[in-house]
This record gives sequence, C-alpha cells and structure tokens, in this order.
Amino acid sequence: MYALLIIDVQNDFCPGGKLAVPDGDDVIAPINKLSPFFENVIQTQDWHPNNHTSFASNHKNKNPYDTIDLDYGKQVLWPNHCVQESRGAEFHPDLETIHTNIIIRKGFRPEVDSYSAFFENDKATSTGLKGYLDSLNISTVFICGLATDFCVKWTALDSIKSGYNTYLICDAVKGIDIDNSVQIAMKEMYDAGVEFILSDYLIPLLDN
Ligand code: VGL
Ligand code: ZN
Repeated sequence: MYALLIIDVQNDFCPGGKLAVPDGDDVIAPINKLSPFFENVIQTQDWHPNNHTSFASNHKNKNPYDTIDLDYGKQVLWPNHCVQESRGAEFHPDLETIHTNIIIRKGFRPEVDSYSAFFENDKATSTGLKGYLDSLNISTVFICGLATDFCVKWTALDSIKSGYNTYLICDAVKGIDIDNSVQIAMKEMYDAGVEFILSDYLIPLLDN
C-alpha cells in the first residue's frame, strides 16, 4: 500500500504569509491533481503556541534566521508563524482537503520544534505517524508540500530511516532557500535513497 503525505500547505508558508516560501502556493495545483488518486492521504499542520522556542521573538537579542543551540542541537529561529488558531495556521484555501484521512499536528510543544512528520527535532518524540502507516500496511510514501529544505527534507529522511520506499514529488515541493539550503537538501535526500519523481509521471502509474 502507498500513501500521499502533504506537508504544511498553510497560509503562513504561502505568499503573504508570516514565513512565506517563494511561490509556495505553486505546489497546490499539482497536489490537487494527485490527491484523488490516493486512498491514503495524510496532511501535516505546523501548529505552534505563541511561546514556541523556534520563534526569534521569544529570545533576547535574536532575529529571525539566527540560530541558537538547544539541548537537541542547532535550531533556526523563525518569525512567529502558524500560531494555533490563527489564519496563518489554516490550510491554504485552494488546497483540496476532501481526500485527506488524517491530519498530524506538530510543533505544539513549546520547548521543541518539529520539522519532520515522524519525529520532533529532539529525534525522540514520535508524532504517531509511523504507527498509523504501519497499521495500514503502507510501505511506500510519496511526499509533497512545504518547505523542501526543512519540513519536507526531515520528513523524507525520517521516512527512509523508518524503512519506507520514499518518493519526493519534485514539482509539488518548494523551499525557503537560506544559503543554498534547497540544493543541499536535495543532495541529502538523494544520498539517503529518496527517489525523485514528477506528478505527471506518477499519475498514470496510480490510475488503475
Ligand atoms: C517549516 C520552518 C519552520 C516547514 C516549519 O514547514 O518547512 N519551516 N516551521
Ligand atoms: Zn514551524
């Protein structure tokens, strides 16, 4: 069995949002084309409290995109984004969510950020996604959404580590791109064994 994993297609990651990914909303059309072909569709939702440790505003003398050292390693500091109950945290209104079976929220613990859909940034706290996938006998995961160099990348790497055949749908992801981080992320994913595919190649394979 296979699943489509749609990462963080939320207003704050789209143009006009608090942490806008350049052309982030370009991922919506290919995702809307893909999702009807999947029996298993999972969405993630970045879902932060106001006092979240990843917000630069919660640290003295720090600006967005600075980094700090936390117990679990280096953490990039972000503008306040995807705050629980805000419009920015909602899914983009053009994203078709009717085929979605389950929504995994992440990043809601004030003291730990969560890029990956599988594990929080401490690499220990599970989101429950692996248990969900395994209970449905899913062995192959197709990943799309935002942002290529953060939540998409960490999700893809954890997916490989968790033993799933993992595909990145390259025309259905977009990156923030800090210091060449998209190129670096693509290489990390490739080296880890993530397969790269385009939605127009994938759809005919799913159409049965
Ligand atoms: C993300 C930075 C902070 C993402 C989430 O969805 O890639 N990036 N929070
Ligand atoms: Zn976040």
